[in-house]
Amino acid sequence: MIDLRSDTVTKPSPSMREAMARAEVGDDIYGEDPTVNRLQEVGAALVGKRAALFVPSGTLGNQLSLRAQAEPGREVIVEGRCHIIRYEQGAAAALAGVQLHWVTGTQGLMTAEQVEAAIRPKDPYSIQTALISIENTHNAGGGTVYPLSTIQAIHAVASAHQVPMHLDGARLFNAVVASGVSAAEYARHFETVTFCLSKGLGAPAGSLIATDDPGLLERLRRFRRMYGGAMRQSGILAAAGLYALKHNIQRLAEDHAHAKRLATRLQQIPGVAIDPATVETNMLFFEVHSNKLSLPAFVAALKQEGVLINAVGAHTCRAVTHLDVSAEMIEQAADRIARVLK
Ligand code: TLP
Repeated sequence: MIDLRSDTVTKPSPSMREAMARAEVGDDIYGEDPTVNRLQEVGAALVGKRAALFVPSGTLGNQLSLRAQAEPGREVIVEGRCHIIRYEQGAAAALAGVQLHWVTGTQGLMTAEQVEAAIRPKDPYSIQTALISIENTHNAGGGTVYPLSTIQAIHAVASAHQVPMHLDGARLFNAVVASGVSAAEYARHFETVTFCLSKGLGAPAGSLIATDDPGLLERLRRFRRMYGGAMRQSGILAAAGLYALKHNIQRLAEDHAHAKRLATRLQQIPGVAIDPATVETNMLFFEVHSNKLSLPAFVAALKQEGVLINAVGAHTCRAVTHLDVSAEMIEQAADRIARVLK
């Protein structure tokens, strides 16, 4: 089976499992898990922040960042197709009690002008803007990478209005490898930065929230407990994260090359529409137009052929490359897609 549904489907390698089995552990709620502590130090240093907090998922990382920085009844500026809006079960409203102010970006990317226009005036009637959240890479935008200059311009606007910024960097290292901009250079524009260990980096679970502010870190830690995300001997998971940070960042370039190659192959298949130039990292969105197969029938037929992809719209599919997909599997996936559409 060639599983292109997401980079979340990777399984820990034997050497990652070995690192997990050897992990020294303790009770992390007492701050006594040496492996969690080490992961938090290494992760914070990697993004140039003073401290980081280990959380079970990217969703929790985003939600704690919102909860800790935006009081209920305040507004958070987000791009209209971001993960926080689409895929977090309304947690921003249900748990943080904040209102999301959507800005329609281009391939998921907002401009500084759009963000500035969305910041509410400080008058007695208007809801108050508490936070700006940016997703890099932008998942539904196509795995797109924010140009550093755009982030700098948004940051200038945010600073002028004294609004903090959060980075949903679930795939921050895909952006780093694709752009050559360091994680710290991206991260220094944000009060909170989340990044996932369990996507392209190949760990079975876990994300980090990094920040420079000790007061904010304490709030994040309290809300992590409130939200049920504080764990005990989680060093077993942290060991997988440490392994992932050490071994699996630079190799993301392979996933990006595989995604480009798949896009080039798909472009040649009648019935498939994709522009390989839009593929910047490890995600491809392509349209399928067939007068014989509906999209669900296409996805089901492809499964029969041993390829898994996700349908994400009336005609649109998403394929994601990752460390369990080889160059050979990319060619096989393209062959099988062509066969099904024939
Ligand atoms: N994305 C998953 C699904 O939830 C859609 C995927 O398969 O792409 N931020 C971004 C940008 C994400 O893409 C995801 C996961 C998350 C946050 C949440 O991470 P988890 O799944 O660990 O809660």
